[in-house]
Amino acid sequence: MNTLVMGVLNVTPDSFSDGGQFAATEAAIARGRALAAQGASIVDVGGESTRPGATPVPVEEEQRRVLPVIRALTAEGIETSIDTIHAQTALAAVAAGARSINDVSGGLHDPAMLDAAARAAAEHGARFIIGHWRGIPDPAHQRSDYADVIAEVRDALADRARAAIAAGVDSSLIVLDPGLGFDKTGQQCWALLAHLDTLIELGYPVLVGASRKRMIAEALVGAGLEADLSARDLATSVVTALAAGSAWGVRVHDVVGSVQALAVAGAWQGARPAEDMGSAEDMADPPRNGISTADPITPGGASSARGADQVGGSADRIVLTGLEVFAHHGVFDFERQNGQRFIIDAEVAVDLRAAASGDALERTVHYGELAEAIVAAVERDPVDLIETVAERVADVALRFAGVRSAKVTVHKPDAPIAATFADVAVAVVRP
Ligand code: PMM
Repeated sequence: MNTLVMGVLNVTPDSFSDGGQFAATEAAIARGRALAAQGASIVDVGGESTRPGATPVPVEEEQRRVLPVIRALTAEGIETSIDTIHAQTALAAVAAGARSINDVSGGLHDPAMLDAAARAAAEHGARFIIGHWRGIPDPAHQRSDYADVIAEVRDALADRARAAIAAGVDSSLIVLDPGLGFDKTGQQCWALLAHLDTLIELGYPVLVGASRKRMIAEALVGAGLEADLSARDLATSVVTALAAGSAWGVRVHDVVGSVQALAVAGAWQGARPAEDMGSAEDMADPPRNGISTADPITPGGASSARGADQVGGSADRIVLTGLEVFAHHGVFDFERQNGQRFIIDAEVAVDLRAAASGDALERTVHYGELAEAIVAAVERDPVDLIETVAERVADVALRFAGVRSAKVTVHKPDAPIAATFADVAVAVVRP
């Protein structure tokens, strides 16, 4: 898994200049833009501090701070999440373009949050990030009385995920977060990080938010070191490197440091022996654009060694890849309403010798017509599954004169999957 970086954007009066609301909004948008440019995949916008001892903010004020920022960043194609414990703000933020609701209370603070998350998931495909929480954070850590912090946080998160699903949130849109620093001592936070696999085993992506927290300062001071901001940021990047490949994401203030940490961790992990790594290479390879009559289907594969990948026993074929069609297939309401990209690769087995010897278009399949027919087949009436779409496209291809068989791959690169992924696709070979 490629761990993503979520950049923290706190739009609170103390986080930006005192030049008034407009100046603060503009400064926040500029900061969000900078975080994205530095490599944040998501900018996490919050209008109310959830740190221990922070003053609560009315939802109207919270929304006044965050909504213009989310709208502006979304308009620039920057993915945002809303960091809130209030259902009303979550819904307004998702309507403004936020792709995730990041609720550090996991729906416990606001009784309306789970229904809001279900609505946001169904209507917009929004993720629901569930933080572990025991109430408004207590600066004195009086609620950090765990007998077994790892088991208790794991069980509490599993409960919240079940509650979210019961309320209607699709499980593929749930992300879990151990809530580092929320009613947990530094030692308990480090124990949770050391046992991150226990949370990952629940089967949901896991987000880690250690950035600049007291646990970081305690680790530095405990080693007799300074714990100023730059030291905390460097230490946070080390946490990122250690979480790389297992956490779905890290929520950090210093995006540059974490991006660098992930690059180094990636180089380290990428140099491991091949048998340590997954083998989903074929499906994960992003679709390529273009058309050819050569041999481009299997990444790195030689046509003579194709085996089961061979289409209809013929060596000759026409290959059309990366055909992009906008359509409304999918099981979710928002997929049916909003539509998304489908990328089609089609490989048809045709004897090309007669066409080549006579340089005759009529002796082969006109690839422009094939492309047109495929686009029409994918665009028409929406269905739930890309399996159905692939079958439909194969059927269309087989109707072209001279086509003996067809291999069709339908990619859905923007599918609603909470984890970071390159592509999801199905392939059928017919007849
Ligand atoms: N921590 C804070 C705020 N939002 N969201 C998630 N998902 N996880 C966290 O650990 C988390 C969060 C508080 O930290 P900040 O004041 O530095 O933003």
